[in-house]
Amino acid sequence: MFQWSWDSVAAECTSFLGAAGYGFVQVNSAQEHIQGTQWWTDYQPVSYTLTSKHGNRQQYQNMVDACHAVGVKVIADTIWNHMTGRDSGVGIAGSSFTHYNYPGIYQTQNFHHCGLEPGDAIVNYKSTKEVWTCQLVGLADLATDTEYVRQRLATYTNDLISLGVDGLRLDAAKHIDPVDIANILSRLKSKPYITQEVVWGAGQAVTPALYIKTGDVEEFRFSSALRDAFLTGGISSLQNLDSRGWVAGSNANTFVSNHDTERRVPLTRYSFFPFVASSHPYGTPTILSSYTTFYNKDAGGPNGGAGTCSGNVGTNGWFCQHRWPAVAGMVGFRNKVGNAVLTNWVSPSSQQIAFARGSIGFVAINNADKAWSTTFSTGLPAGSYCNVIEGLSLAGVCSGTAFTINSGGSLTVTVGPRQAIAIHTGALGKGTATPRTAQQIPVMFSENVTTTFGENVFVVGSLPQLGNWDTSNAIPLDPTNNPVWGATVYLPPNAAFQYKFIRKQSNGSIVFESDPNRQNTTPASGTQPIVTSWR
Ligand code: ARE
Repeated sequence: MFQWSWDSVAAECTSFLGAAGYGFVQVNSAQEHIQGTQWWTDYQPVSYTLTSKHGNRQQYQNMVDACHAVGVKVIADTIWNHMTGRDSGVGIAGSSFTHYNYPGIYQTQNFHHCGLEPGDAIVNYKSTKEVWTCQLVGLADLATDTEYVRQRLATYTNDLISLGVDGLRLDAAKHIDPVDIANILSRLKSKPYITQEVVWGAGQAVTPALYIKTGDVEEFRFSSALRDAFLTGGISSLQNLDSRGWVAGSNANTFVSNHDTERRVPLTRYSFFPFVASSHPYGTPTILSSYTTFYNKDAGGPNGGAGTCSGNVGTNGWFCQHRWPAVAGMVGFRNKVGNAVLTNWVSPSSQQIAFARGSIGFVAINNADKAWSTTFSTGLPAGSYCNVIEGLSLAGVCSGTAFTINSGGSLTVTVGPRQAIAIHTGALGKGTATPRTAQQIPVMFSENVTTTFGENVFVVGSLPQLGNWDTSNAIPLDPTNNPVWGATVYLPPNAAFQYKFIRKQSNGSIVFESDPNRQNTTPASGTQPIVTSWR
């Protein structure tokens, strides 16, 4: 949740991330940093006071607690490599500093002075010594090979752990000797999940493989391979990613973009990429959730840093990629298939692939400009499945298309040009009979109601799609998940309406819910789940 304030991350854990099944939320660095509106001021630490532009210590604690309450763990971006790049200044919490003097914390002797002129900067990335002991973009390089610095970094990190932090993204890990990382980790009071930023570069001696003993590694080669495959080379190359000389999938933290690459490499067809990242068995995926002014390389988070989304999309300048159906639907896919092996691979052309994960999940991706009509052998049990990248299954009804797999496991389907499908045994359901136009919002009613034998449940309301309050035109709900009755109705965007659930008894008489009428307004885009109980 790049540049989201602690308060807004807490709210998003509660309202979305937990229910969507995300395992972790990664947040920016918590410590005091230099002043300025640019996002990258986060990466110039001034002290270990937990006051940043994203919030204070109490707000950080509240965020961790809120996320833990819904089963989401927290990964902290953690800066062990350096302090600031400035000659002097005052940090956001009021601490004064000069480049090599952070009063009460570090003085000149606590930094590397690699001796390269000018400015001790890394010049030759092929030199291990330079990469580990010279300055990355002018940032004062901490002497992580010394006792004092190791203990100071461990003390800071133990403070984060005491607030409940479960994982660390070690920023610029490539610029720290892995021996130093192992030493600092050994001083921690618990063992957090570790992902290390080690950018692979051709011909360089400092490689991701050097870091697998101290945790997972951000595997940048995965991102570039995905990009090359989708944009030029062909996605048929993506079958076996464990044989490419990257770190093993079990050590890899994968992503399509991170906050740095997003600013450097223009991407198209963006939503396809995380789809592969989360369906493929290689690596553990991270989804970047960012904001619309990313193309300005300095712009900080919009809306004063308060992240906001509505339905499936971002508002106030945020993207909310973590809510996009093709992303969020694949979280459920990933959680369901677990470590199941990749099977049933087919690729009739270089830009068309399909594969199964065990007998649990199946995806087909058509990155070609023409439709792909075929019968797949999915290996999945017979049933009616929701296309989870179009939306959820709620009360046995899909908010998108449903597909039928027959008893032999085969699926006959047309995957449109530049379209994909994803189904898994955790999202069974029927499609809705109501035809949908592109502008309409799937409103997914889910009403918990106790019925007697012979009774059926309907929804009726003030819009034509809801029968205009005429109970003979009310919309029937599906009882598959009784006592939760469900229906998906397609309504116009931004439409205010009133409605009630009714029970029609076998003798034809009708029982309405008690007053007042229920009220709702559909969002501008996305889907809208409405979860209620009979009253
Ligand atoms: C800012 C200014 C600089 C100024 C500096 C000090 O932009 O002009 O010199 O301040 O005053 C982020 C921003 C930087 C910013 C910095 C501090 O991206 O622009 O500098 O914050 O505010 C290498 C490293 C890798 C690093 C990338 C950016 O190996 O660790 O460079 N990425 C992390 C973070 C960044 C962050 C930092 C580290 C610093 O993710 O967001 O910087 O904390 C090849 C090499 C790679 C190299 C890559 C990119 O591929 O193999 O090793 O990555 O090129 O240059």
